[in-house]
Amino acid sequence: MKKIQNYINGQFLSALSKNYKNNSSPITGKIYSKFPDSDHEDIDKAVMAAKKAFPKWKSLGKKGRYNLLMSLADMLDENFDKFVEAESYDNGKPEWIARSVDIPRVSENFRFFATASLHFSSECHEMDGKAFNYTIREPIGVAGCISPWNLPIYLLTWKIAPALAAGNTVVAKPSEITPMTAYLFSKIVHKSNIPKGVINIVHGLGEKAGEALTKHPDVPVISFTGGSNTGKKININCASLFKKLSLELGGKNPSIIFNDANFNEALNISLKSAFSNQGQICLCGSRIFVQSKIYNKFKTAFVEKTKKLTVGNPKNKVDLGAIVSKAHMNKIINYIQLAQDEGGTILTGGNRIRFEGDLREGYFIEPTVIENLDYKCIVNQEEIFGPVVTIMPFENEDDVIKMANATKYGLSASIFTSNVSKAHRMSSKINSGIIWINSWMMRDLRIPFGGMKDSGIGREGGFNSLRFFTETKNICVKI
Ligand code: TXE
Repeated sequence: MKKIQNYINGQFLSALSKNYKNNSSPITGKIYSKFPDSDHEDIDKAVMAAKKAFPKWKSLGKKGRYNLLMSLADMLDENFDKFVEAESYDNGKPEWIARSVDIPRVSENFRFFATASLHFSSECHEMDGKAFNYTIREPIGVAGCISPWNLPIYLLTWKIAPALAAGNTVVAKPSEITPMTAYLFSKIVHKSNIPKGVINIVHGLGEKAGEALTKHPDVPVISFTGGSNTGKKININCASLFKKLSLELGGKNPSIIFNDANFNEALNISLKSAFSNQGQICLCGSRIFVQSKIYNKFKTAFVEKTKKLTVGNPKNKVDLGAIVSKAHMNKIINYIQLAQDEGGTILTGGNRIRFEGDLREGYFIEPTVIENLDYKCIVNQEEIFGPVVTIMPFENEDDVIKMANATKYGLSASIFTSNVSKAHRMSSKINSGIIWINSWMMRDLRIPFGGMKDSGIGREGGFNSLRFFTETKNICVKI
């Protein structure tokens, strides 16, 4: 059985305890590899290596780091197909999604931030001939990057790339649920010319290895993407050590469809937003609000389209693959049961799917649409993070703003209307960090990305990431 290894100081190592945990594929439900069950000692070893490597990496300067990161990006592209297959098998997502969304972003993250670092500039404040202040942004040191399982290598490199481009060294802790592509990544880093100790990958459980990273006194900056409850714990751990912290957490995002929307466009985009990646994207639109005049027509068409979505072997061109783990599948099924207990009507879906043959023990769920739920009920408040959406009617703008804003989350929202003024009016009243008008997930890597309320702290993307991974220093010069 394949053994995933930690990558510390340019070496592939088991955990110091020599303990491993099983890793299974959600497509078959079978264990197919093991990963190191690392603890604070492994994290400490990785942090020491990263700390030692920092001065040299910093001194390479922007251009030196740019050259190495661009050449790493080329090497990642050469291994594109391996990443696609590994990500799909480990996570359960259809291979075509890994091929078109996840894996292209891996090298793109490095090219984007390597290039951005060359264009990154700071300010000068002149004081009417008396003095001028110039501001510099310096790398901080060892950056801790903790990533989730839904877009495993896409999000891991979304953190590692800006941290390195800004001149920091990295200790990364990938999700224990999907460790395989991070291991592949470390193998490519090993063959590259990136100096040893600059990138360290430590596998293991969140409460053990992850927590040790957030508590390590020599890791002054932590970037985390994952669940809001985990974010809360990390926030507490980091606060007492005054760490710089970026938290990109959950969402319960509304898709709002007005009577005057382009019907087919709203239908197709809200469907994609509901079920992409089995509904396991923090940006997925899981609460659909439709204005009353078109509610019945929209609901019927949405349910018809949902019924036509294909679920199956991720190797084939299916719409939905497997749910990431058994525990997560059971969590989703429990929410579907709860929806019925709360008075909801299942319009389509609602069940686990059992296939024959190799996929029999795989974790597949029918895409599910639920009606007749109050906007305040638990199912409309908590992040399900699966192929489950609720659909609700609304009368007017005030009505839908009240409902859309009525959760603890505030990550993203999609608004469908052909009235530009209404789109702007609504956008200013929705409490979310990201708003899409007549669209969903149109990603520009330069924009500030992140949420309000329990959806997180800070913004990633473009120069925001470079600012986050640097310390600001102002120097005042008297003239
Ligand atoms: O995520 P966790 P889980 C949501 C989604 C999901 C729920 C739980 O609703 O059902 O979170 O998923 C590491 N200190 N999202 O449990 O635990 C962990 O090892 C330090 C939303 O899988 O948040 C992994 O590397 N690290 C989401 C990472 O945190 C800790 C994406 C994320 O795991 C830790 C995924 C600790 N105490 C889940 N505990 C999104 N918004 O994108 C865990 N980790």
